[in-house]
Amino acid sequence: MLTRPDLPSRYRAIFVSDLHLGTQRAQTSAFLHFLQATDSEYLYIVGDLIDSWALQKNWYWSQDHNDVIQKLLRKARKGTRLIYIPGNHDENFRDFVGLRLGSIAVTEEAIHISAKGQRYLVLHGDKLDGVVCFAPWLAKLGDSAYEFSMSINVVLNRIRRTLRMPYWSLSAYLKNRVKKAVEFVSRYEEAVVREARLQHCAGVICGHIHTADDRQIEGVHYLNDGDWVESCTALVEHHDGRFEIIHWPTAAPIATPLKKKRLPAARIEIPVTAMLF
Ligand SMILES: [Mn+2]
Repeated sequence: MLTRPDLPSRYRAIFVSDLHLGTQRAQTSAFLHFLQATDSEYLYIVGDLIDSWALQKNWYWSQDHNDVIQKLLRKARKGTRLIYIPGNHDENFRDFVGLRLGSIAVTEEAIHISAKGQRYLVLHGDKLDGVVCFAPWLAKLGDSAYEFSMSINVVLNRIRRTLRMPYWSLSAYLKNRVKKAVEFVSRYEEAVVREARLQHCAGVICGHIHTADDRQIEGVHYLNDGDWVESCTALVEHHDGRFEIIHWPTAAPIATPLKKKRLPAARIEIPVTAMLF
């Protein structure tokens, strides 16, 4: 793993996911810098590019967010094969699965043939995540419910005290949650690896859990491209078929300012396109 990509910026394939555009957490400037500094034959967007769950609750869409969409479309216009795999946060884009527009394809999952001729299953991964799959309402409830339960804890312990019951340990509860999170991740990895094997693939490339990874799990090459919310990571395939996780610096000075070309009137519908993309 490199901390800074000093090597060629042109790759055979690039895999990115979980930018969560539409939230303030999206690291758009780092992502724009990354798009500007790299090029590839194939560019896979492995889900959760846009966070429509968040957009439905609270509309947040800045110029930066438009720039990301414009930059991606420009890459496609210039010949990069753009494969867009919607995730659970941009699940409404699954209505466009099967759509092909020039060098853009929207698909639920893809098989990427590496330069070494090996099959890699590319998918977002939420369908193999038990919580999202079997209890989507629970996943959407998410952090707010967790925070609510924490405030309940204070009240609960006050009651327990009056009833002369021992204090219920918050730290033990948290530790248990961490343990459960670790179990969740390993169950998730096992599930995607199993799916790859079912589809006769040598490896699997996914996102969703926001943790970049590159290792062998039971003979299957497990690759996760991470996210652009906290870690700013991408997965690249070099021309010789070697995969590498790139950690992009978040506060990198942009050497050449992004050219803001004026778009012809007909193209000013980008924000709408952004929603369709
Ligand atoms: Mn996801």
